[in-house]
Amino acid sequence: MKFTRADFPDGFLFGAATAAYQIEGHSFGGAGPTHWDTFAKGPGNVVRAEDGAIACDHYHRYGEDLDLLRDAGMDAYRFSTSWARVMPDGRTVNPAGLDFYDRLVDAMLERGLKPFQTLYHWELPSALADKGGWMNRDTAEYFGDFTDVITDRIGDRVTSIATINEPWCVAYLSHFLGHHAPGLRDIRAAARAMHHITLAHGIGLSRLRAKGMENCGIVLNFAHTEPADDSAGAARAATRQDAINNRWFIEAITKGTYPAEALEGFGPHMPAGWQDDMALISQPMDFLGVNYYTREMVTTDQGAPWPQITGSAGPGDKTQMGWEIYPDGLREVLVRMARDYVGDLPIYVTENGMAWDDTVENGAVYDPVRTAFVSDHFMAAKQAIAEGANVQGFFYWSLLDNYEWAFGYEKRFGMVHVDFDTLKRTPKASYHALKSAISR
Ligand code: IFM
Repeated sequence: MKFTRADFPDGFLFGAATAAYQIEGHSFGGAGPTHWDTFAKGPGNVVRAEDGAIACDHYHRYGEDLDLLRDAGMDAYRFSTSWARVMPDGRTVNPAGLDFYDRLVDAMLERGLKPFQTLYHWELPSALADKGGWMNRDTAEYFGDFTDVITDRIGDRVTSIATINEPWCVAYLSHFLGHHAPGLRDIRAAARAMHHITLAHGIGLSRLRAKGMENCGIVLNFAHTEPADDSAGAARAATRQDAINNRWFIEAITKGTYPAEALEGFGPHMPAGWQDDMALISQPMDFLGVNYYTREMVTTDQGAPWPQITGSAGPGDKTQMGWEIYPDGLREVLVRMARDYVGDLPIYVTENGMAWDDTVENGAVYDPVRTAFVSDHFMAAKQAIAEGANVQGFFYWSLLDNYEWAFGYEKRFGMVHVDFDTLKRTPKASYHALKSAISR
């Protein structure tokens, strides 16, 4: 690595991130069915129709996994709490689910790891999906009740709470592009989900404040977006794409507005009276989580329905996902967030990482591309701090190879290799390199 812990401000947190459905093993502990379990059973939705039933069996192996974080010298662990594990039908409490998160948080604290909780990372209980899921305003209210239940149990011990992970994926990717559960391609469904997931953040944050919780925020995903060429069409597409993908949520939660370029398409399909929710949505928060992976180049596709955009990866080297490796985009988004939206509010890089077709050879995994990736992205965050962004921590995605949603178990993002037949964990060379870089 080109950096050490000393390159970052005192108190800067080094960590890794995961999410419940991707690692826990959803068939264990009385968790209820989710829309991902059934989406995975639909034709062509998920590679090999894989689901999260076993995943990494973190439900039983969490001690070993937390040992890996501690042994790497990490300060913090970003994890999520599954709504369907805590409330299998979205409404009724499963004591075993609460007990699991209770044990998990205690196990983090025993190892000196700060728990960074995310409340919703995508596994919507099927009973709520049956009622329209995020197209239904009630889901946002029910999310508030889930927030209360889980916070009453572990809120006394977590360091920070993010309401929603990547609302763009929850709404747009899932209801307009159809790539994630529930797999819709419908502008009315998307407009409603774009608003209701944002409302869920506002309701969740209110419930947390009512309990006196601090260090509350949200995790948003950003892609560095550029016009593919010098044409007016490409410039128009880039502005529109940026409004939908990058500005919709951050403007709503910091300014109480949605971007005009996105409302051009969504406006006629928004739920009635959405404007009345914007004050609740834009109440002050304590931090912003930034997830960043890549750059995309876009231009106009006149033959396509609104937003008439077609995109492709940038020209640089690609990861196993086909995503361009573009570290300067991380610097740019961190500086942009500070400058245009959150000022001096703490920012965490809550996800950044890459997938590669890693294999174990002679008991080890050699992943030099990932080591360089991590090094370059940490350097980009350091540069953003120098340019004024108040970045206070960085979580690599992900601790473990895991269930990569529509890609099943094929894409390996982990710093720790998981053999999905034996569930054996093997720390990769990048894990050892990060450990050396952040050792005290
Ligand atoms: O695996 C996902 C994660 O669940 C959300 N952010 C992006 C990651 C990589 O695709």
